[in-house]
Amino acid sequence: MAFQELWQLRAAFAIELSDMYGQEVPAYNTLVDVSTDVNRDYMERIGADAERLGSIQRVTAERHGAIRVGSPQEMSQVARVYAAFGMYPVGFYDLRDASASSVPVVSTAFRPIDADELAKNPFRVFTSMLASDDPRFFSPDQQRRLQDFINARELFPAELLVLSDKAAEQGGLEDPEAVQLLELATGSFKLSDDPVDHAWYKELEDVSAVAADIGGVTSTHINHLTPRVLDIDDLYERMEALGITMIDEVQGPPAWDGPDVLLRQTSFRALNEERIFKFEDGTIGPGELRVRFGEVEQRGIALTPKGRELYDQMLAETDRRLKEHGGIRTDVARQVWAENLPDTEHGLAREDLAFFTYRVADDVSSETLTQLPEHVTLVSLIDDGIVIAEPIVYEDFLPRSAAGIFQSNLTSEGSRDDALQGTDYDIDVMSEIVGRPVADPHDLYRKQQDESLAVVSAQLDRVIDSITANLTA
Ligand code: OOG
Ligand code: NI
Repeated sequence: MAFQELWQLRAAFAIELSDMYGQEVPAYNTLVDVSTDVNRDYMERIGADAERLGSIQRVTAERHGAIRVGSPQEMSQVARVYAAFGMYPVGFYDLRDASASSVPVVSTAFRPIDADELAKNPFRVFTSMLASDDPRFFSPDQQRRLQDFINARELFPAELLVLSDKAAEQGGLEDPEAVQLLELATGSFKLSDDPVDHAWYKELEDVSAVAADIGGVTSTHINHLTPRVLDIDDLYERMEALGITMIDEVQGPPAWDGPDVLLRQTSFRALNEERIFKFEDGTIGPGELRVRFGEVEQRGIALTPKGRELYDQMLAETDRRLKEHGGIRTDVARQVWAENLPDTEHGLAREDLAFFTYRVADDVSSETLTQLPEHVTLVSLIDDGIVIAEPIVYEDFLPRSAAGIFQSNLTSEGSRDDALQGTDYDIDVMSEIVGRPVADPHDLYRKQQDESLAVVSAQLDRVIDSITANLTA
């Protein structure tokens, strides 16, 4: 009997979900095929540098999923399932405020946290919870009926939760149980053929299509699975050439001459899917829903809080110029970026705008090392080529892009009453709901960077003043 470690379970989980989703949504298979071609061609064009942000094996196998649950209880249960795969909550995203239209959810992403776990398999799932208690979206009567409906359903069978807890506790599972865990976990994200109550679904849809997708049906399902590409602009063109209409824009940073940072994403509208409905007159029969879509992403370097602030300012500046002078968003954004963001990794590192791991260069002579002053600054070490910076990849999400992805796939705006006070959610409330602390992504990247610097400092036998110390000095 083989023992499967958490990362092995995670890798198998990603594959099983991918197989299931490919059967449910064939356009996903096309997207994966095109992504694979894009990556292969990019490797051929760029050579070894193409793998700077991840090996071609990792990138080609990499996926993120999105699922949506209806209540704090469902959120805490799905968290137990993810823990069986070594996936933990990172980051808090409030999409209620990030969206112009009606998206009544708050979210976190479950993913591996340690660099070596990410390297083994980086599968992550953006997980949203319906804020059914937010009066801006739901009347008191609707809140009550919505909560009753959600409380009456069971997304995750007790057996799955027991196995999940066992896997998390033991750091894995023996084979027959491992197979069972995978089957139950994958099955709980399968699109259900339970009849959808038409009147109830439509009532929720008037408020928000997202609310209907979550609270209008008796189970949850993968909303999308997203492959990673090395050149999202190339992918965009190829998909359009295949006759698949993409959303208007790539979300996130523009294509530009500098390093890839954060996350660029784009998506295409899902095709109609047949679902079984229970209609108002009591008949049961087929109908169509259009909620699931295809998404693809390109990942770049993680920005520090300072870099992130600059990113947000550049977004605002782009919006401002567009409003004032008009133009094409990507062109305006590219201009704003060229004016504000250093266009080399070196520039990003020395201004503390992005996260890196650091190591002593292979070719530094022992003479150079002995001549180093007792206190050295990281900036001077980088500038002198004594220390090499390797980028840390952004493993998380962007609220504005996520909101854009949600919205671009909605058919109507829905409704919300902004005169009312929304319910308060933040990372602490989410931690309580999930049942374990939701990590701040910046803390994780900072820790990884600091650990690498501690090793460098020990190797050089020198105190290294941080970049920020140097900048403010
Ligand atoms: C999640 C949308 C956000 C992303 O990649 O930003 C997302 C959803 O549609 O449930 O997946
Ligand atoms: Ni996504």
